Amino acid sequence: MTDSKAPILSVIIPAYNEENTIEEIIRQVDAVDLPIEMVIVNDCSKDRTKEILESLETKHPKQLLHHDKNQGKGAAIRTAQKALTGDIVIIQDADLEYSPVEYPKMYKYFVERDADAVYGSRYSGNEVLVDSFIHYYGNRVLTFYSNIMTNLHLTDMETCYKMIRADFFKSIEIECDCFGFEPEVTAKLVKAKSRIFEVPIYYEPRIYDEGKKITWVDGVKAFWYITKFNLFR
Ligand SMILES: Nc1nc2c(ncn2[C@@H]2O[C@H](COP(=O)(O)OP(=O)(O)O)[C@@H](O)[C@H]2O)c(=O)[nH]1
Ligand SMILES: [Mg+2]
Repeated sequence: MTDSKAPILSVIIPAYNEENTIEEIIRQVDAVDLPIEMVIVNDCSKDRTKEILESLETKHPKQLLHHDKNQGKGAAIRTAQKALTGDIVIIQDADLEYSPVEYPKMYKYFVERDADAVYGSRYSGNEVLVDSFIHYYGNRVLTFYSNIMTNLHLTDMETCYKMIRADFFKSIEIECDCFGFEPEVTAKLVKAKSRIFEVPIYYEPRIYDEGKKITWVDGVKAFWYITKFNLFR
């Protein structure tokens, strides 16, 4: 980044029925020592997510946005895309699978290495809580297929931790309302000839009993999204 001021990181938090974890994740984002703006999108949660969000005080500035109808993670990211004002963007799920302590390590690449995007990889040899067989290999296969299509060598295409220059991020049309956002943005970064770095991150997978919403159907749909955004755009 050419600007001499420390770039502002817009942290997009899509949240749907996350009453058990929303307060703790916001507390963790708030504790990060970087210039941060939080853009939280409550996607018509049916539980106490909205009330909790409205009652929270934070040190970093925050924008709190609400959907009247549940629309999906991609749609929530699109709402935040229009509202954010920072220089760099990261998506932060509202559960506790990804840890905001990783932000400074990723942010550094924008300041020192002129990155366009930095992917936090769950699968590049770092210490993690052991994942289920199906979730791990599902992710590996999707990454492998995406890599064939993009001719990149990522180890984790589906990671939620994608830190991206805001000017590029704001310029793309996010077409997917659902979890197809990950292959979509990856294909669009590659088509724009972006400088993409990858760094290892800590990851603690949650199970369905803990509120995980993505299913094998989303995994199957991802094959179509990888094909569509690489071949038909
Ligand atoms: N806005 C919005 N977010 C959602 C929806 N479904 C899931 N999410 C959020 O997307 C994130 C990821 O969901 P999760 O089930 O943990 O999937 P994974 O982490 O990608 O495997 C969480 O923060 C959820 O709250 C939805 O319909 N709308
Ligand atoms: Mg999650």
